[in-house]
Amino acid sequence: MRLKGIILKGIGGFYYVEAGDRIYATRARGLFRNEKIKPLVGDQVEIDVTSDEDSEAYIQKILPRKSRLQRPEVANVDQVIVTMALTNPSPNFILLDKLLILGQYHGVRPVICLNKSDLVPPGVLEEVKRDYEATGFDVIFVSVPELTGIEDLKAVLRGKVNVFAGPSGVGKSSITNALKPGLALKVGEVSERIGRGRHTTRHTELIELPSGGFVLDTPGFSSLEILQIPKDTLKDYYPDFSEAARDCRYRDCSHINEPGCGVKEAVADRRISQNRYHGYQYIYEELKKQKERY
Ligand SMILES: Nc1nc2c(ncn2[C@@H]2O[C@H](COP(=O)(O)OP(=O)(O)OP(=O)(O)O)[C@@H](O)[C@H]2O)c(=O)[nH]1
Ligand SMILES: [Zn+2]
Repeated sequence: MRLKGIILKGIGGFYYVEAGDRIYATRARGLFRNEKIKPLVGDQVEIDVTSDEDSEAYIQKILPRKSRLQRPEVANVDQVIVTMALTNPSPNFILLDKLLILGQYHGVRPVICLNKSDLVPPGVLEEVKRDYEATGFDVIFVSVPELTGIEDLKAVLRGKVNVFAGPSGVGKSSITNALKPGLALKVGEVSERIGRGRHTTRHTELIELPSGGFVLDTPGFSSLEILQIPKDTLKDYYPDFSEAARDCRYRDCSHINEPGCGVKEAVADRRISQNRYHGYQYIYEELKKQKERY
């Protein structure tokens, strides 16, 4: 019997494939080794299962990949849940913006998740929301103890393969646990864990959510991953700039020094968020210096 499924994890030469509400421990057909193709977590596969319960199932075919991330190595991620805490630790909006860029660069749709909303006054939420809603990406405010935003998050994750990204201590494990009660991923004190990198030795596993969709149990897009894009393409990752950019005098305007820049005008009269534009200038300068260094 041939079934279609998804690889949830790979351990010791076995690939655990979920197909039709069951999980099969499968092996990769020898052919893949000859072709130097390695099945990845997230791969959509076809497996052959015999009626004999004890016999091994084999992966016969890996379907074409939509996307592929390196660290952790995973295929077909649809969405990256870019997560920051609104406080404790303080949000790093430059990092948030870089993660939005990285997601788009890898063809993975970003969702913005702002956690620990129970710890800040409502005004803070409003300001962040104003800065990011023009991107068109979903912005979800979450509080794990108060269960705020968890239902909204479930709706966004449904039917998709998702990976969390964001610095240590922002609540990625806590949120994942809230999405799947009983999961019990380890949650720690913020101060305990700086610089420990406890994710490095883990096996990566896709967790199926009761509300639908999958979440990787390991964060993606390490905060240390260097953004390596040509500075002149940076503007392509700012959907909130694109409308005003139509008014730029020069078609290839970088919105930095050019005269007649529609984006700078829009920033001046607050149609574009000043915070977003300042972040853009900062990242642009960084990319420029980076290039000079190499
Ligand atoms: N007040 C409050 N605390 C939270 C919330 N979410 C998580 N925390 C706390 O923040 C701390 C860090 O949470 P984790 O879930 O371990 O954070 P993480 O992002 O998974 O961290 P790493 O595993 O190091 O990447 C824990 O003490 C949590 O109890 C929240 O919404 N509100
Ligand atoms: Zn411009």
